Amino acid sequence: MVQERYDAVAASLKVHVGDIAKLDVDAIVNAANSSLMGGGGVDGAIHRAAGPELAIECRRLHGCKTGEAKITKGYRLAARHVIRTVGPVWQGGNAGEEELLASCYRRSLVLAIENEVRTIAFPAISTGRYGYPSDKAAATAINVAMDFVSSTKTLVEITFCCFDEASAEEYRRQLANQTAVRPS
Ligand code: AR6
Repeated sequence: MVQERYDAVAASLKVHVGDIAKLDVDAIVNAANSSLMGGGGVDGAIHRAAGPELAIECRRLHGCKTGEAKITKGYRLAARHVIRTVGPVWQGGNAGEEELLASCYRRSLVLAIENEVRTIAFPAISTGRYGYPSDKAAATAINVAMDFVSSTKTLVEITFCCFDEASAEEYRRQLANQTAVRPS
């Protein structure tokens, strides 16, 4: 990757600490369950902020498989769209969790491009109720995001929205490591 392109990739990735439901971006991603019919964590926060119309649209989607993603409108959210994806439940690391988690990020980004989304925010998918270790999940999220941004012609801004400072620090550390190794 030439230097200018590399710098553009690094500049497209942001870390934010706070409630993803409050972000004013084109799309926010929801860490949902396969029924898409509501839960706690990020899902609860997004549904509370979006209002009841979101659940009505979700009902028409007929669920979502692990590693896949589906899109709806954002209703009362500042975000125009909600992309919901279903992360893997952590089972120790030998049950295809990493590939499924990578697929969540990839499928969400493909859907984003198809819907002319230019700015998107992800929560740390699977790292709450589904028990995925935060550092491993951040590595997968960052790898997929960097690959995607470097290979797509449309410039996308990707925000990793962390709920606490410790998780944000992990993202910042890993991003700094990635961007410190510059191509010659
Ligand atoms: N904004 C940003 N991040 C948040 C927020 C928020 N408002 N709330 C929690 N987090 P989780 P999962 C962080 O459990 O592990 C749901 O009930 C949280 O600290 O929401 O993929 C679904 O319906 C954690 O780091 O998602 C499923 O049943 C991360 O978001 C199940 O939980 C993900 O936590 C999915 O579990």
